[in-house]
Amino acid sequence: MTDTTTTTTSLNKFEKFKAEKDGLAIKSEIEKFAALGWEAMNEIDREHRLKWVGVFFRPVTPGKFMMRLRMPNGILTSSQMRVLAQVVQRYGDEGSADITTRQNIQLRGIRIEDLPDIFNRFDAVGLTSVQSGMDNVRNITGDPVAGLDGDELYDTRELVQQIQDMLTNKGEGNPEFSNLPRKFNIAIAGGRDNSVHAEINDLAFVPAFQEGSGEQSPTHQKVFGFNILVGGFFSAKRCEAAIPLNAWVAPEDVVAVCRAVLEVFRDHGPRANRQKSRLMWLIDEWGLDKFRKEVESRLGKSLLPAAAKDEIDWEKRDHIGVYKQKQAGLNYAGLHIPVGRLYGEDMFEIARLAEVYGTDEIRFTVEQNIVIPNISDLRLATFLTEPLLERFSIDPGLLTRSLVSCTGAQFCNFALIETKNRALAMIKALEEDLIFTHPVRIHWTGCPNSCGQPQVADIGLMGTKTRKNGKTLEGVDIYMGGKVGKDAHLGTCITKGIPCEDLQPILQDLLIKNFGAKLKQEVLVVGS
Ligand code: SRM
Ligand code: SF4
Repeated sequence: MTDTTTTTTSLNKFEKFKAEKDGLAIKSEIEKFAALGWEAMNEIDREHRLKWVGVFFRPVTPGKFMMRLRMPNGILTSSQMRVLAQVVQRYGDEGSADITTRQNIQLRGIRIEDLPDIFNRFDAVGLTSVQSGMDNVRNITGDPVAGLDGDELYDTRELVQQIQDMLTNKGEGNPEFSNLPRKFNIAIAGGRDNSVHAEINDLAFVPAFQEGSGEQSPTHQKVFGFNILVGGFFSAKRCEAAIPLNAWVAPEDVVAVCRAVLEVFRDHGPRANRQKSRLMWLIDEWGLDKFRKEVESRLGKSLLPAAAKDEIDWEKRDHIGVYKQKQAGLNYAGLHIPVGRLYGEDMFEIARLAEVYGTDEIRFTVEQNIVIPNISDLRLATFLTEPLLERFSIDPGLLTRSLVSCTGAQFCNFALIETKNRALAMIKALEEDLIFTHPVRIHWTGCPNSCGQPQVADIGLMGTKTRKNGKTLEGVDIYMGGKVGKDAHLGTCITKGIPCEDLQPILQDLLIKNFGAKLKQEVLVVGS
């Protein structure tokens, strides 16, 4: 299965411990670990292999683990949300959850002794956290309004679920794909606005019509399918937008293409240096033609060349607010969750709203917000009076609305700065002083790993350490020019090492000069 041509001497320490014992083996040892306690556990099991079941040791809060779930297409039921709420609630103030930039959720405060009970609860409601960390495929993103949007081209829900089932063996864990050279991201866009940031995934599918001919379309009608993008990724050393594979695939072949690409990556991806192990490095080494041929050989058939153009021709929507669904008389409501942070009571309340007003369904977006679908016209007015909407607004300020932040120093040991609380305080201060005419997307990320995707933002802030007056301070590198939706492209770093304590006036200036913001004071003077 794994590349036998890689010599043991060239293996990095991660490859060595994976070769000694597959991460998934941990699954059968959970009871043992729970009885043993975290301090007595083997260090590699505790700090690395547990990630194969989505359990992350947090050096910042030793003994209190993080759990990363899988949420295919970002969708969960209210019963699942209740179980997640019960899990974090048992940890009191230490329990919380974060909606992630991959349409997913992470739980905080988890104790190792509770894992058997937590996994039983997950099983009972069909939740899984398997293969959500380390060298596995991350949560697969799909259109957050799939099946609701009157303008959608393809309802991505089933495909995303099928891919997840294939690579996790329906949530049980699948050793075929549990030892990739590195993490791997997959996204499927179903609408015209690329709600999933297809361009920053290792493998992405974007809607595209193929001119019909031959078997695909004997009547010469245009056939729906996806153009395939490959190799997008961010890392501390290198960031790349995905490039076209020059291949088009019909929906029914998407799962097989995912399998073929993953097999090629698994068996040939570079494993010597973890900074050079993502899919794009293999594509660099081989060239796109050889890579494509190898994928076709695994697939057992040729791929059609890409359709001449894809259908991503809208600006990206954020889904905050209330919108009509394609089903008559129904609406979806996008609630803004500040930096994605939730507590137990919030989660119970969201579950209740989905049950009372919707159809027990909740969705996450890659902007770390939630969508409650299927609210009838008749119930909408009452829904809008719910107290929770005062905190989780459907109409937040124009900066608040688009704020995204990674975990940062509160829980992440890679972090060079505190992010979430700082991001919220900064936005509040800027909104107090400025007036905006349109949203500006500000993304914070605590270190160059770029989990908060600063390169896709209008203004991206990447944590760093900087010097001022002989002191080392928390600072940021500033990125600008990220474009999402149609013609998506990555932003670049425009300035480095700004101390966080000096950031507010600099951001204010950028917002005024580049995004049409105006000082409230000036507007008042002119108006008076
Ligand atoms: Fe990430 C590692 C959090 C999305 C690139 N990421 C980590 C770890 C696991 C590091 C650690 O062990 O502490 C962080 C856990 C902190 C914590 O306690 O929460 C972490 N990443 C996150 C999340 C939670 C950020 C968020 O606040 O939303 C996101 C979880 C997504 C999920 O549900 O699976 C998250 N990470 C991303 C993204 C964005 C995306 O996927 O669109 C990226 C950039 C895209 C990419 O991967 O190409 C990203 N995370 C990384 C990297 C750099 C990868 C590389 O190739 O070098 C690391 C470090 C690593 O893997 O070695 C990393
Ligand atoms: Fe942690 Fe860095 Fe990722 Fe933020 S960007 S969650 S600080 S690894």
